[in-house]
Amino acid sequence: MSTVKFPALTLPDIADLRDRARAALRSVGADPVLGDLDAPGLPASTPITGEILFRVAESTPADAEAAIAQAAQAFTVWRSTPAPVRGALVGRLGELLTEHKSALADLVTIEVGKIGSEALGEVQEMIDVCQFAVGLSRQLYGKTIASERPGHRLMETWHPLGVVGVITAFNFPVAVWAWNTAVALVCGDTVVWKPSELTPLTAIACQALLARAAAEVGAPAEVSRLLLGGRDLGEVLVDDPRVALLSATGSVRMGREVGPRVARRFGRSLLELGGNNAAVVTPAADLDLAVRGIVFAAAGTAGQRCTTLRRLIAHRSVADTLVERIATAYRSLPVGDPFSSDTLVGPLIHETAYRSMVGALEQAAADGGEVLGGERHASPEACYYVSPALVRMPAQTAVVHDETFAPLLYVLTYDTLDEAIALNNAVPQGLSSAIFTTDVREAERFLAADGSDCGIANVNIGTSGAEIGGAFGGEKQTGGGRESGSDSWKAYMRRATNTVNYSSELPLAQGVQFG
Ligand code: UN1
Repeated sequence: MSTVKFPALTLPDIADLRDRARAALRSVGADPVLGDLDAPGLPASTPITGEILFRVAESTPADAEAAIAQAAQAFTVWRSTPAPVRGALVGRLGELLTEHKSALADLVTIEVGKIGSEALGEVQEMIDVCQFAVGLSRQLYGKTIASERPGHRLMETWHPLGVVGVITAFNFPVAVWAWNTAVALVCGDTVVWKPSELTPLTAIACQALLARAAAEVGAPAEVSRLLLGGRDLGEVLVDDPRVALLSATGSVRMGREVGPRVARRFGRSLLELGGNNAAVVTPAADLDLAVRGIVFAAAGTAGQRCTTLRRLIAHRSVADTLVERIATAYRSLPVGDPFSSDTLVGPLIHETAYRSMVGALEQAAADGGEVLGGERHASPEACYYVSPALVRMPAQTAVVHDETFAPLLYVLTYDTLDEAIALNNAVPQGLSSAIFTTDVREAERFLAADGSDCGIANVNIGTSGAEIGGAFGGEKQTGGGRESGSDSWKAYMRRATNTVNYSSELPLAQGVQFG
């Protein structure tokens, strides 16, 4: 991988980005004291130019303790607030997010480097989950179960759980917070949020809108607390017994630490960790559709979604055509300033992301991989714009088993569908997967019990871009958690089984006689 001479990128000036960020923050009513660059504090940076925008006040572990205490106190009020009334808070939040959609999207672009359309899509995902949660606030149903005893009623009721700690990653800085927060709030929980230290500004903006919604509907401000900073704050959330559920999105390495630590204190955790998502393309695929789906899933968001397509498993008869067509599409993908309306691929988040892409490409080449693309564009030293890479691999070697958070698509070939499914399932992660085929037998086989082992399995669409209505998450090293739609809300509540005897007898279950 080398720096090649692409036309020099035209990037915005840092002063303009600062103005834009300041305007967005002001418009959502978040006027944090933005410290100058030499002042102490957490740096808020932009991958667009690789420079620091501002410094913001950093929370301390003592702040984290205080935030948990406040959220625990607010929980005592919030849990007894009727769920549809709790829904009104989330409904208002959804309205405010809609009103400030473009300002929030600007902040997402500035902090993460997402192109405009994807940044707006991420904000839309927040709005969607708020609407979902409002409906949910009238649907926290329990079951009534037939009792084996006369004059008895058996039922399940769902109750609020407590304080939910939410740790989010840089790549979906606001949507994943909203998945957790909108659902947790209608479930009667209170939330303490620790966003990635790379994305403090989007977090400040969301927290300001939620605080405003709370003030307007008369909910306690402490239903949501925000902590800005690094790992030490996350550790307080992990270890504090008042945090009933810890929902963490990030790397497998992080989950490996968080899961057992939360379990040691018998807390609950909801983990959404790495993915290593594959698409199978069969001889019966509509190749036009497959190429479009693959290019968005692999190169969109500069390969920085947990659902990004990382492995293409192509039938031997279509592999050459597919590689050629994807390579052609890749060559014409505009890489550059994510604020420019022509751009489809923005920057990588930082140097470490770039280095891991370089390392993976070198290893893949050493394993016999044939690398196309993956060049760094000439740009200022501190920012990392790369063209998406396509690597034809002779086999699924160890490097393909790792999640490299960059636009890097490995291509593997197969002869039988069993072989393709085995390749799909052969990695340690289990988030998303897809098959492109017009053959219903192949499609159904992929979705069956002996098909894809992932939490998400799609037909004729890529691996990324899930709607919020479904449950989101995956198996194996992806962590097993489910967030956002469907019945994911159950993770945010505790269940009680109630047996009510309305007779004057006391029959024992299982026919037991006692005296
Ligand atoms: C993530 O990358 O952590 O399905 C979340 C998608 C988005 C969410 C991705 N709706 O690609």
